[in-house]
Amino acid sequence: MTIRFVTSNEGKVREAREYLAEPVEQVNYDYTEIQSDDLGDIAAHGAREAFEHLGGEEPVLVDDAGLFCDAFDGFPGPYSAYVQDTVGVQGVRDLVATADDDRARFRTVLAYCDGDEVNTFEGAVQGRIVDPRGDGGFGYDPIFEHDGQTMAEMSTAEKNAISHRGRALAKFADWLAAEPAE
Ligand code: ITT
Ligand code: NA
Repeated sequence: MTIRFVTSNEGKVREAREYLAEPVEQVNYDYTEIQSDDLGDIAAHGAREAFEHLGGEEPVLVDDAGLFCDAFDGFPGPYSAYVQDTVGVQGVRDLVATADDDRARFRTVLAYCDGDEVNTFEGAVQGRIVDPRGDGGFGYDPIFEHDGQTMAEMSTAEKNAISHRGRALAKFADWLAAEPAE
């Protein structure tokens, strides 16, 4: 069964392809990201909308992620894409450098809609915001350090082994494997 991953982000698709046994097809459909501070709500709503928009026959997967900085009470959180486009990755680094707490957490929620229901799978990873290093990955990866390495210094497989998305993909893969085949 092909997984239809509804996202504009090729980095997310690369990580899902590396992780999952099933083929992953990228679908570019700009679903509504509802105004909420809960990534799970945003992802679940998006998955349902995308499922219906794409004909309501084949299951879809969406992924809503965010960077949560401790010094700023979880900023930029659900607004991480907007903040990357406006303040920028270096700008977030500079902002955190003005505080004395560099701790952050990356979270993602995968939402899988197969018509009857939406199932969500969450993953998180703890790290520190540092000066940018590395040229792998995407988004905030160069400034997010975990265990001495930024996520941009890791291969896709290394990143999946520790990342928010890797952990969510692991839960999703377990759930898929346990589903009765159609
Ligand atoms: P879609 O909504 O189309 O899937 P997006 O890039 O807009 O793609 P999000 O809203 O989930 O995705 O992403 C929030 C922000 O966090 C955005 O700026 C991403 O670049 C960034 N991001 C997401 N996952 C990341 C990861 O694993 N490493 C670094 N940055 C990430
Ligand atoms: Na988005």
